[in-house]
Amino acid sequence: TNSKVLPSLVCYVLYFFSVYYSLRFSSSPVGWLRFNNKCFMFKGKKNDIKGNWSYARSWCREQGGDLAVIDDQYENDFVASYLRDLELPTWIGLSDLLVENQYAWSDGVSPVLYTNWNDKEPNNANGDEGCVSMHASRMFHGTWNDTKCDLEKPYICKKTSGTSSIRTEL
Ligand SMILES: [Ca+2]
Ligand SMILES: [Ca+2]
Repeated sequence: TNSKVLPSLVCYVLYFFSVYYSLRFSSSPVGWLRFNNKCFMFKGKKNDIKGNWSYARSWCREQGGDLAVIDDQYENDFVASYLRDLELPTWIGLSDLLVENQYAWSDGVSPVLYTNWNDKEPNNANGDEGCVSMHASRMFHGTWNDTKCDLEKPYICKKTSGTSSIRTEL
C-alpha cells in the first residue's frame, strides 16, 4: 500500500543524494571547487571584499591553503573559466618579491612548472611590479601579468586535495 511504499521511497531518495554528495564533494571542503588534486576558492565577486596580494595570501593561509598554484594548461583553463564571474584581474600565488625576475609560488614549495604570460609580460613596469594576476577580460582571458602588489583585486586560493589539513575540516 501507499503508506508502506512512500517511506521506503523517501529513504531511497535520501540515500541516493547522500551517496551522490559524498562522492561529488567529499574531497573538497564547502566553498572549494575541486580540479584534479587541488581545491580552489574564488574570492572577490561583485560585492565581495578585494585585497592586495599580501592580504589575499594571508586570507588563503587562514583557510589552511595558500594563493593559487597553477601547474598546467588544464588547471589554467579551469581557473580562467571562473574568472568571468569575478570580472577583474585576479591574484594568483606567483611573485618575484624575493628576487627580481625569479618567479616563485607563495606556498614556498611548489616548483614553477607552467606559466601563461600575456604578450610582453612580465614587464616589471616602472620597476615596480612583483605580483601576478590573471586576466579576466574577454580579450586577454586567462593570461598572466605582473602588476603592482598593493592593488586591490579578487583572488584565488588553493588547497591540495586529500591532505590532512582538508580531512580535518570535513
Ligand atoms: Ca618584478
Ligand atoms: Ca606587467
